[in-house]
Amino acid sequence: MRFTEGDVLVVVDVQNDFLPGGALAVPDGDAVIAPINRLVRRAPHVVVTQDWHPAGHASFAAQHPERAPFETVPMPYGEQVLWPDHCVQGTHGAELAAGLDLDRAELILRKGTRSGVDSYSAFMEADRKTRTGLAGYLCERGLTRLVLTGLATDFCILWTALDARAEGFAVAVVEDAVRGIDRDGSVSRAWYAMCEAGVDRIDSREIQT
Ligand code: VGL
Ligand code: ZN
Repeated sequence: MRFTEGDVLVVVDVQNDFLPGGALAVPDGDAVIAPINRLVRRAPHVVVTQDWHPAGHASFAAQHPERAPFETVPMPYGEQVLWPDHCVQGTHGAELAAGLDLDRAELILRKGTRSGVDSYSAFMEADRKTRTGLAGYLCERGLTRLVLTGLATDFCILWTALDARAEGFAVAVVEDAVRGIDRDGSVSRAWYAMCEAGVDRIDSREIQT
């Protein structure tokens, strides 16, 4: 595979809270940084997403006194997994990883900014109505294929990949540049669902310049 002009490298949620030692650490999460930096240097376009919650966000278990992190609660828009407080706006945990080389990033898209609604997908919030504007941005710029990297395979990568496919974009997920949270087999289910949706699963070494 080669990068072509219509491709955009999307770097999803590589933030301190998702790295080892962070509030919602993804196992081996920091392993994505080196392959992402190699791809950033070669990609024609780079877009970054940042999970960016107000304090007291509805997805935080601490807001639900009867529940513990990783349990689910019904919300008006459907089942919500509850998380430890993470990626709170303006905190160190919400900052993009210092080791990421993001000088070439053209857009940093923040999501999950409304206190009552989560947003794993970079395209659409969990109410499945509120759009982030990313599809419009990509369309206006003539970008037709997303090369997805970052965290976490079974949540934000999964939902972003499926929504991108539903919007008609081509999607490749770079296996060595993503890591998952993996609750009850959720990573293998995510790969299955993405595969069914026509998402390509590639290795960063397959991408030539
Ligand atoms: C994410 C859980 C909660 C992610 C964000 O980036 O995959 N997961 N917020
Ligand atoms: Zn979040």
